[in-house]
Amino acid sequence: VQPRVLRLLTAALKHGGSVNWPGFVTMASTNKEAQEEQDRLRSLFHTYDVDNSGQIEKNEFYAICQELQVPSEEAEGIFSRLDADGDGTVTLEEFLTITVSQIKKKKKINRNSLPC
Ligand SMILES: [Ca+2]
Repeated sequence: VQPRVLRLLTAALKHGGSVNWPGFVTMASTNKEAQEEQDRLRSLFHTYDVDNSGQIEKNEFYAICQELQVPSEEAEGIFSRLDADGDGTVTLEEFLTITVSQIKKKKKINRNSLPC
């Protein structure tokens, strides 16, 4: 578990609903960097997914929030934001989709402007 990263993510989701930990958005300006950030998100996902089931169950998420002393009402709000289809679990796909879409919204990444 990487408590510092998790705290940043939950804090970001709590305040305004976007993932915006220091350096995250600004770093994702080239394909290579975006790829690295996605790798970071992936490892973050696996940190949440403690039983390696490929999806974050609600109780796993709550357990982590409890560790971070996030009130359960807030944890619920964050979870429902991540759980796009509302089936009670967050898959890697959902996790990446919401975090990446938040970044794109924020940064307005131009897909056509490749670095080379
Ligand atoms: Ca889901």
